[in-house]
Amino acid sequence: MPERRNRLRAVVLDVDGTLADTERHGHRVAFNRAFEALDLPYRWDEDTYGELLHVTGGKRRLAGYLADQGVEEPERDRLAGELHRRKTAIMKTLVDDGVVEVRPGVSRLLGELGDAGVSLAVATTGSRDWVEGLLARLLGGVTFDVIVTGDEVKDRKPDPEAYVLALERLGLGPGGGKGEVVAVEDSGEGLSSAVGAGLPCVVVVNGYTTDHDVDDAALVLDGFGEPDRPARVLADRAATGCNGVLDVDVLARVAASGQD
Ligand code: XBP
Ligand code: MG
Repeated sequence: MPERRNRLRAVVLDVDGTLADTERHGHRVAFNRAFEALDLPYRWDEDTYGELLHVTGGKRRLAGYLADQGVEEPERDRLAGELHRRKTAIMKTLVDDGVVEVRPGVSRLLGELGDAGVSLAVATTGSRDWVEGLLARLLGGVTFDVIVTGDEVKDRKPDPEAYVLALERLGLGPGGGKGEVVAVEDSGEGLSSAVGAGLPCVVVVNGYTTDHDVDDAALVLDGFGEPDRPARVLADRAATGCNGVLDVDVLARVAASGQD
């Protein structure tokens, strides 16, 4: 049996629903304001939006919804593009207005990872146009070595492309960094993307993803946890012994579980 290393080289993190609660009071509201601005009758309530979230990428989500409403091509494509442009601009103002919040425990964890010299990367299917502003506003003191957004991939999550590209840009080709890299996600689609790229994955569920299929996750929590407010550990398949606070040691143990 090869010697088990416990060195954590890099952590690749999702943004929407993972680093920040962007969907319910951010993107959803921005989509609805875009509908309103174009005098369209559509509105997405919180439950409907939860279902729509299974389609990743805002423009794809719009196009699928418009198809269900009977809007045909080429109007569907034009309208999805126009709505998405408007929604992105509105989302940026919501971020600037402080509507979107970082999830509790994220700043602590990223600070600890930075202090430990662990590389940080982002792999999101969201658009670069708002992602960079959000990271700067909520996590301005954190250095991300690599940021892969939905604009740079052909296939969005659950396809592994975003994670494969992040690993490449970290200088870790396919199979590189085995046992030393871990992904952090919030959803079933994100988990499939990370696992498809060969990464062990921690899933930190949120209100929209508690019922997602996350059987392939090495560790599942309902929050990042703080020492005085630990999260609930929902599954610990990598036997990390996590006590409800996601930290460098726990992530190193999850990464090492990817060696097997
Ligand atoms: C996030 C998404 C994104 C956001 C909206 O998925 O699917 O589409 O909902 O952002 P994940 P855009 O967290 O799995 O990356 O409108 O910019 O696509
Ligand atoms: Mg997500």
